Amino acid sequence: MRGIIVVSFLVLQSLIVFSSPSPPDFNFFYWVTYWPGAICDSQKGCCPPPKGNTASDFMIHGLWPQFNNGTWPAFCDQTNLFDISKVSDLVNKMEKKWTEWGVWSCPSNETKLWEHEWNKHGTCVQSVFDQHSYFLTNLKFRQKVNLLNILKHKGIKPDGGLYGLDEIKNAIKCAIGFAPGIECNEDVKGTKQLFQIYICLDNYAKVFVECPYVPDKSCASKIKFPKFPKKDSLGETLSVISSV
Ligand code: U2P
Repeated sequence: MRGIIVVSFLVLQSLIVFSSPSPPDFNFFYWVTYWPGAICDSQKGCCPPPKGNTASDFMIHGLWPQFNNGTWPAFCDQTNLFDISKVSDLVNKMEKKWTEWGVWSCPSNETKLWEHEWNKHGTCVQSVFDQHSYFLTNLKFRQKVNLLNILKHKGIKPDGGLYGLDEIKNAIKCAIGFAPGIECNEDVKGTKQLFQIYICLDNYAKVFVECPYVPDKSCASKIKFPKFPKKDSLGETLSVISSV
């Protein structure tokens, strides 16, 4: 009898061990958004989103798992590639907040960016997300963190003017508790400008955390906040770039 109880206990214990999801094997997330205006006034030029969403706002780039040593996993699972039918209820919102402005392909192709983000980053975070929850989480953070309003509230506007890099970081720190990383690119004259904002999340993407390291990429102490391209000027400023 005692033997049966011990065996049953061991079987039960192994069932619990095997059925509980494994913890994330990466250390934190970058949640990255980009400013389309910084693509359009760069040498490369831009392509407006195919569905014509030119809302003047930050756009989602993606949610990227990161290791503390500055490296990151990528393209982890070829067996669960992007399948738009798994996110069909989110497409409407994604078309507004996660549009492609020609950084990755031109003519821009919105599904290509979504596909790339899931295949490259999402497949490495399946201990935390399935396809639907990966995209939903991005949209939830986009709704929660209105970067344009946060910056405007501190007088930082997309007016083509120069703003202190620290001023921009502090405005965001004031709103979410932690300073973000800022990535700059250059306009056609070589002026450093606000391109991408990196916000750090814990490895379950539940809360903001202090960035273990900050990807301060090629900025100056004062950077330009480019204007958002006007819809009618897009046709003139478009430069044709090949697909990437
Ligand atoms: O830098 C090129 C691309 O590599 C991915 N990246 C970069 C830095 C980093 O810390 N973590 C990371 O994942 C990004 O991938 P993408 O989705 O754009 O292909 C980044 O743009």
